[in-house]
Amino acid sequence: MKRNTMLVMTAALLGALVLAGCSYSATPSGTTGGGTTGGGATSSGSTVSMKNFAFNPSTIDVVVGATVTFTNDDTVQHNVAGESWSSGPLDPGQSYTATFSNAGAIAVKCLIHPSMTMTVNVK
Ligand SMILES: [Cu+2]
Repeated sequence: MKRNTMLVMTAALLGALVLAGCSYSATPSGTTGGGTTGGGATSSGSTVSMKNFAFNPSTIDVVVGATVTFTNDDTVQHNVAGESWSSGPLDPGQSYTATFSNAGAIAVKCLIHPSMTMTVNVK
C-alpha cells in the first residue's frame, strides 16, 4: 500500500515537471514604432532579420505598397539597398523600413557584404 502511494506521488511529480518543461516562450512579433500610415490592408508588418551575414528569410512575398522592416541582428554593421535606394549604414540593433511600391522581384542586398542578397517579391 505504502509503496503504491509513493509511486503515484512520484509519477505526479514527474508529470508536473514535464508540463513545466513544456512551457515555451513565444517570440514577440516585430512591432516597430514606425509610423504606420493607412496603406493597403495587408501592406505592413513584414520583417527581415540580418544575422550571420545573411538576410532571413531570403525571400518574402509582399503586396504592392507594403513596408518591410530590415533589422540588423548581427554584431557588425550592415545596410540594405535596392536598385535606387539604400538604408545607409545600420549598426547592430538598428533597423530600416523600406516601402515597395512597384510589383516585381526586387533584389535586395547589403552593399558592405556582396554575398548578402535576398528577394522581395512584390505582387
Ligand atoms: Cu552586410
